[in-house]
Amino acid sequence: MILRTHYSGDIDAELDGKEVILTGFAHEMRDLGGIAFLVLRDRKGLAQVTLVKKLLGKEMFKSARSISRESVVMVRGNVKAEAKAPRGYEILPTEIQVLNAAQVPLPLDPTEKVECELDTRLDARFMDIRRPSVLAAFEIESAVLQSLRSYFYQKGVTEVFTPKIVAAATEGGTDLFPISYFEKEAFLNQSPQLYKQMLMSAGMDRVFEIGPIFRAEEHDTRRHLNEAISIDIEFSFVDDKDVMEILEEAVAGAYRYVAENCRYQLEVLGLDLQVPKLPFKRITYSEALELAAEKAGVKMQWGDDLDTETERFLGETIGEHYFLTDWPSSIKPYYTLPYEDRPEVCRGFDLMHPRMELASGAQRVHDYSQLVERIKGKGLDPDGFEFYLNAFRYGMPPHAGWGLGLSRLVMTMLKLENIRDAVLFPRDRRRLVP
Ligand code: AMO
Repeated sequence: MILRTHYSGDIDAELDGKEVILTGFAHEMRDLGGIAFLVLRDRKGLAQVTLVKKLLGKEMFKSARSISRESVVMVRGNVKAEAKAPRGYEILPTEIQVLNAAQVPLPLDPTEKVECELDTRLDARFMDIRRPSVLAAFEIESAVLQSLRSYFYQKGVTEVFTPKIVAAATEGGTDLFPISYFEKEAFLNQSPQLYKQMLMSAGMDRVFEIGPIFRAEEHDTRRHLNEAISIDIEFSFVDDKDVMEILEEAVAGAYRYVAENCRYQLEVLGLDLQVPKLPFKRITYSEALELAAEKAGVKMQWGDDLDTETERFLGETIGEHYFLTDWPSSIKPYYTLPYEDRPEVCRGFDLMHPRMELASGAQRVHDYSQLVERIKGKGLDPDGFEFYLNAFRYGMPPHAGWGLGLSRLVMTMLKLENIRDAVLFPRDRRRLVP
């Protein structure tokens, strides 16, 4: 039994005279004496329910007027074209039921008229997500995922799931969350990196995964969390340039899909979404250093990682998405393939939005001995990578891939200030609930 016939946003003045049933939250009550307006909110918008004492009768009018804000209500009524109402219609009710009454006071104001601290919002996240602009971001995130998935499927990519409980670090660092796993030492996975590469040796050829990654970093920034969703791909028989093209197409495609399919949500967010133009600029790490030195006087040594300040400067100068390529081999992880003729440079790349890094990827080392040397060169012990290295002994195709942060993609697309606005229940250094 579905309790509604329509969402508020599916109704317009053309349904004038038709009976509809709406369900949602009592967003607001405006009481003008003999007439009152109950604004009902569902996920597609707001509907004005006009309560007229003379039409409803004294009893029903009285009980409707006393509905507490945010109670869950069902309204049956007739659509009436009304130019002054939001979306050009009002509902003249014949029946109003409170399905579940909300207590007072509310932990925060879902009408967004009263501003609220981020921590208060996250503490009462279920109520915060009722705010139309907060909900809009998550509806758009779902559209982004839909667009990415259909792009991958259309390219013949197989969707996979790799384990999140693992025995080894992928990115080499110490930023791992240890967990208790019977009598063994185990960790939450930092990236599907090793597994997606092993699937190339398994002959799966083209895979993608959308799933959580865990980073035990102490960061307290607007763009890092300890749990994030990563969109990963790995393709055999391609190179770094090929997967960069896939990445830019996937990102621009997601923008296009959102622009076409999420008009209401973009309107709520007050955004005029511009689809980025292809191809994205490609600049090498060396060119980035020169640009930073020349234009901003930022002097960096070859081999230094780009700091936030340089990244910001480059973003402001370039002003649109761009790829940073040809990184020093010393900065990028062991699985990144160095150029044959100049091994100090590698075929790793980052996809940058002017505000931050969105993705990184590379042509991978696929030769067993070279990989062992690279692991050792990073001060790591190849013995800890045996299960991974085995996949390189018996025929490993050349391959390349990337990992893209979902929340960063959504955050930059929607101009959100903080990554926490793009994650339903964010996990950071201080937050484990809700
Ligand atoms: P990297 O570590 O750069 O690469 O991660 C890929 C992308 O994931 C997102 N991301 C994060 N988002 C929020 N909070 C974090 N703490 C966080 N860490 C990462 C970013 C980042 O660009 N294995 C490689 C990918 C590959 O080469 O295929 C990797 O994990 O958007």
